[in-house]
Amino acid sequence: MDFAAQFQAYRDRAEQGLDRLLPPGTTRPARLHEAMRYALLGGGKRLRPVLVLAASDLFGARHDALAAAVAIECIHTYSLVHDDLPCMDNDDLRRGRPTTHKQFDEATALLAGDSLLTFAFQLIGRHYAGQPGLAAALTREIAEAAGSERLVGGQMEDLLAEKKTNATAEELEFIHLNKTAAMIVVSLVAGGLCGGATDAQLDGLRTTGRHLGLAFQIVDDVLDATADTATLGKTAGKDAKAGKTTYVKLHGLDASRKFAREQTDAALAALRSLPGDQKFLAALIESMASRLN
Ligand code: GRG
Repeated sequence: MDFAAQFQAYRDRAEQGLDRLLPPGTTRPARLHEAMRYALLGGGKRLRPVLVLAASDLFGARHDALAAAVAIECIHTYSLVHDDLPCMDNDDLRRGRPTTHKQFDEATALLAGDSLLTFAFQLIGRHYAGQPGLAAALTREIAEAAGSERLVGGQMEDLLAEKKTNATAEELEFIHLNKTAAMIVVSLVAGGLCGGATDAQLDGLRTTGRHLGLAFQIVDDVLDATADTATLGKTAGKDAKAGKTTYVKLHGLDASRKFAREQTDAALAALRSLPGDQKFLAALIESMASRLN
């Protein structure tokens, strides 16, 4: 199977898992469950669940990784729903459609985000109840990645940095490592845990994810700085317009592209230390560096 077909196969598995595992929209209160499903089922690259499933396959998929993949996409989606709220980025569009608070209302979007975050841990508890060690490890890793020192901490520093004219390179790296890379790292780690990776192999996955996460963010900044808003289904150019410090602003486009390349190569090098058939993950890392959205 070529890369595109394999990506689509993983993506389809993730999409089916999301649809099947999330409560139906008719569950009371219907408005809340409809909003959760609206936010979650409205497209997106599904990079994180695909990483979970592919990392698990690298080690022979000892346990089914689908619930972990869905849980991580739920948390990623909650972070987007909250990031789009008027008190944060105040965005009208996400994944080419009205943001959740535009489609519903602010309070419903806030609650839908809260519910997606909580639902992720409900899923882990429910699906891995028969493997308590795995359930505990997944809970610890995912909670750490999504918590106040990583995802939420990165978002907090991002909001603080917006108030300054110039964030430092160190502050920007903290933001990128936590706001963006943490959920990418934990996707690979969760896959590794489900697959049965050793501690050393989990470290290899962490290193791969950190470099991939940094490359992903810099590519995002480059796309944002160079995007034609009319051709992309997202609010392209927003960060650049808002006068926010980005890697591109701090170092320029050429240095940013070079840094993204270096991080991509470092991710590929770390991946090579792992066992199994790495072709798909290597192609995925490479495709992230050359992506157009
Ligand atoms: C509100 C706690 C909290 C966190 C928000 C994810 C995030 C943190 C903010 C979104 C803004 C942003 C540009 C983040 C950096 C890159 C990133 C994570 C982009 C979104 O991920 P994609 O491109 O999105 O994988 P899709 O829609 O494809 O899932």
